[in-house]
Amino acid sequence: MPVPSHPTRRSLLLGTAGTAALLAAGTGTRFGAGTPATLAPVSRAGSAADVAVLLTAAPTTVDLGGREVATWGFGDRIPGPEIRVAAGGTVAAHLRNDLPQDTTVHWHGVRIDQGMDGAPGISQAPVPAAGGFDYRFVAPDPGTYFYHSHVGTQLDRALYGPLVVEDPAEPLSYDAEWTVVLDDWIDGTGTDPDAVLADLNAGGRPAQPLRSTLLGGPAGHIAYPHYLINGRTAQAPTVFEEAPGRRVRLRLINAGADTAFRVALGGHRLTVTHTDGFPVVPVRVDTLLIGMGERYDVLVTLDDGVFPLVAAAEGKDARAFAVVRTSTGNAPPASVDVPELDRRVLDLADLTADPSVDPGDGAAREVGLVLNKTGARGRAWIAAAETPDEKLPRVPVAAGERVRLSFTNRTRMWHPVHLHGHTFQVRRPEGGGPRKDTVVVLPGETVAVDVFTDNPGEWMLHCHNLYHSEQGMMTTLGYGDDPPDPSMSDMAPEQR
Ligand SMILES: [Cu+2]
Repeated sequence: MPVPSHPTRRSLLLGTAGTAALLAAGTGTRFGAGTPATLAPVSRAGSAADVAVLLTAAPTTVDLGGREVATWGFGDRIPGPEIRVAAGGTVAAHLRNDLPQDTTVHWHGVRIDQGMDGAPGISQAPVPAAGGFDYRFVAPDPGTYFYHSHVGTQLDRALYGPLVVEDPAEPLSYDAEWTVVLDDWIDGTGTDPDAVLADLNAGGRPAQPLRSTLLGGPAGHIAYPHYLINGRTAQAPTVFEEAPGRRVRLRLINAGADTAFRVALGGHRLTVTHTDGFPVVPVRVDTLLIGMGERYDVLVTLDDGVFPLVAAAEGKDARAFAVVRTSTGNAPPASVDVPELDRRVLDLADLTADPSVDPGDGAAREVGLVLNKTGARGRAWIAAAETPDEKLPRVPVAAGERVRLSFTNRTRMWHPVHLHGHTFQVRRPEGGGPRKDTVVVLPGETVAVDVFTDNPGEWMLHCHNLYHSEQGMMTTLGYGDDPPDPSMSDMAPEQR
């Protein structure tokens, strides 16, 4: 196996992600021979080096590149500090809440201990203003993740950052890696996400319909004034620098609230190696669509020149833009034509789980669920297939099951459905679909996923369109027939 090199410090310096709050970092090894085919139970004890980080959620002012906005974030940069830990290592993150309202941090995609999941009112009491909370968890699976507030509309501010779980036995060979975080931005531009939600609930619609053939209908609700790559607009874009011929791993994260991005690198094809942290049989494409909450890792071998890295806001006639530079020369304008955007696009059906994480076929208990939503009155829900008009508050499961959740989208819009605390396998007729934790379900479509119930607790299952989840497109996957005692006396946040 070729030995990969990870000049992560270099990529951090080149990126715009803040890193000042990282207190300690280290490397360690745990997995000697790759990931087992059936995932080991979530480890409760760390054996690799620990990482400690202070996350202070507070009002801040951020420079998006040519425009300063007042918002709430983890520091004065977007994204928040990148956290890196070796698989099996422990992340100790102290959250200080200097916001004027409750908050939590959710570690998106991580098979985490229930009490550390950051789901307010489910896994913990929300952390009040002037309060704090110590998150401490083992990151069991290597891959690309992120963390974000899980309270109200806070995700649509700057309360998010990347979480990279490194594989001590990384099987891929590459020279460098870049974390590429995508976002749709409106906060501090004369409105804020709470006002946006209130407008949607009152029946507000975009001035122009936002439609996408690829998404089978409306692409979203909001024409954002800005679209960002690593917190920067196209006017002052992030610049990624490397030498020509180098092979780079891009870790793509969609931290947006209402925007799918179509990502392409001008002059290059993308080799997709992972989705939602987990490896797939590599596929070469020109572009891919990434929904909110999804992650894709791709490899590119860089040509000689200066290239546009574009994340087109699907159906919204706008784009996020960054520059990839391997030689001198003028950067292309943000409006440059990128033909790759209209070429071969990754399809979910192209993805096959890497054999190391493919659990194989097996009998599953089927649970039919319906994604539903009223047209204009701001109400959305997840229902049992038998009673599609009735919100289903909880899906009971037992530990050690293989549960096939089949989602039928009875709305006119697409939904990226996310399950906390687990990964699932997307079902394909021929088997072998990718492991994911967030899956796009198009209008009128049914998508089935197999969940392996290896992490007892109560887990949110919801649409990762922030505005849909705020309107109620959410249920819980809960272990046992009955929900636990709602008393959260044992999860009260500390006061400081
Ligand atoms: Cu949705």
